[in-house]
Amino acid sequence: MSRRNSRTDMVPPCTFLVCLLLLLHPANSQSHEATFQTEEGQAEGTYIGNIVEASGITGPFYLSPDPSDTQLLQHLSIDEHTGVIRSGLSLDRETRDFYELLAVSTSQGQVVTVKVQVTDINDNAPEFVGSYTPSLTEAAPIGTSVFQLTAQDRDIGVNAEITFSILSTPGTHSDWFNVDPASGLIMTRVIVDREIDPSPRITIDATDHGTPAMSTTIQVTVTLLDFNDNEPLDQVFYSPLCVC
Ligand SMILES: [Ca+2]
Ligand SMILES: [Ca+2]
Ligand SMILES: [Ca+2]
Repeated sequence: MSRRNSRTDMVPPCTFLVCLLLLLHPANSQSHEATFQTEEGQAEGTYIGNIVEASGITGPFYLSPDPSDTQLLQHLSIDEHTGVIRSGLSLDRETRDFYELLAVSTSQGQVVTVKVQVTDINDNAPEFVGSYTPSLTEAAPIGTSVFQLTAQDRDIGVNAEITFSILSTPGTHSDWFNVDPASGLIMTRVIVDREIDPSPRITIDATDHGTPAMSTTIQVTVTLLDFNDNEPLDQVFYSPLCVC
């Protein structure tokens, strides 16, 4: 029998059968639970746990997921006889992090609530949000706020914590700016000069705190607006005619 057919067979034709199984067994008032954790990103077929070992209830089991939960029996492979649960594909926590179904022991009439929690790994790099077209009047004081970076990370916990830094690119004058590593606020660290470079480019790195860490870089061009900070070139040589 193919795996697809096996999964299809596990889908209950109706909830009536579950009710009937419970009525046939008088000791059905006890509640049992089997809770498992599995890390995302592992290969299809990875062992997650055993319902029998976790609950003490023996099979075979009649599996009764929520009928609207069409993903569950595609993402999980559950052996009705042994109670062994394996992944049906490489699970992705960012797509779905929790599964729950009822497993009814057809031999004991007991219901086991089966829960599978998918835990996070650091498999997503930070992403910068939006686009940036900052401008700044030259000769602004050191420490002037230029623009605010925003980044997000699809992971959770430390895997989603982000630190910003500016990469050293002297040729594009990245070193004219500072970034707050936590907030992503860009500020001037020198008095910028449009006559030296009217469009300095800043290369910013966003690195998460996962192990191993993942990072993303972005380059932002700052348009420097003119400030009248230069004497006219011919002023030195200008000398009005004296009409005597
Ligand atoms: Ca993932
Ligand atoms: Ca991450
Ligand atoms: Ca993740």
